[in-house]
Amino acid sequence: MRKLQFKLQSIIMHYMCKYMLILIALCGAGRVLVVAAPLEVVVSEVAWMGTQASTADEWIELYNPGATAVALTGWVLRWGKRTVNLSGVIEARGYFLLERSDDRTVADVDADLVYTGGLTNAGEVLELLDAQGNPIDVVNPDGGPWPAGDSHQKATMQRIQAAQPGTDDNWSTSTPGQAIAHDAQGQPIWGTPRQQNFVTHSGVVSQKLSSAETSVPMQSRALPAWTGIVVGLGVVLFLAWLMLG
Ligand SMILES: [Ca+2]
Ligand SMILES: [Ca+2]
Repeated sequence: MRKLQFKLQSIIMHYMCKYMLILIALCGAGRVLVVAAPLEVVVSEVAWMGTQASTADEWIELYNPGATAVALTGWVLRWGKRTVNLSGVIEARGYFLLERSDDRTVADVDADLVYTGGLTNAGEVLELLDAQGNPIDVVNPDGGPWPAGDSHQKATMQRIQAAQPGTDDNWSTSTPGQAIAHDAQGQPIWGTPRQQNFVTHSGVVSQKLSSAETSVPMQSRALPAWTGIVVGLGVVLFLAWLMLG
């Protein structure tokens, strides 16, 4: 009887230690893995220059970096005197494509919304507001020329990091290469409508990462040159996103 009692105690102790260790490991992970909350929805790409088929064939892409879908009913996108009323749902980590005038602007990708109204090539301040009128995102907040994009090549302006504000340094010009979509005349679109942006990030090189932030580009298919990155104590580099590449 005593032997059996001792055996039972040993088994209980074994499992208590096992699960306590797991608990400690989880607590430890919780302490160091601090990820900055992303913006709710962002403007991720702007084809203010139109397409090769027509300079009037502009399109705008939104991106939801969060883990839950967002209903856009009542939200607006506005610039100058123009207001576009949004509707529909943008899925978690999903894209939402707005095509100007008709769905043929990006011929081989379905629009989530067709809108009217042009963006000037000189630059706009593009604001995204939720149904309560709260500002959610602003592109080119200080005004002036568009921070990126090429009207000659018809290469779009792509956001570099979804988690960072839409200021000038967070935009890059698409590089013409292999097209993933085509315009109304079947010519290539130099951009990624309704898809992840092709952006490289020289901006994260030589940054020091602290435990309270993440500077890993969340929308990139391309890795930056990692040489020169200094990682602070307690930082966990979360590399699962590499699999998306
Ligand atoms: Ca389309
Ligand atoms: Ca895109």
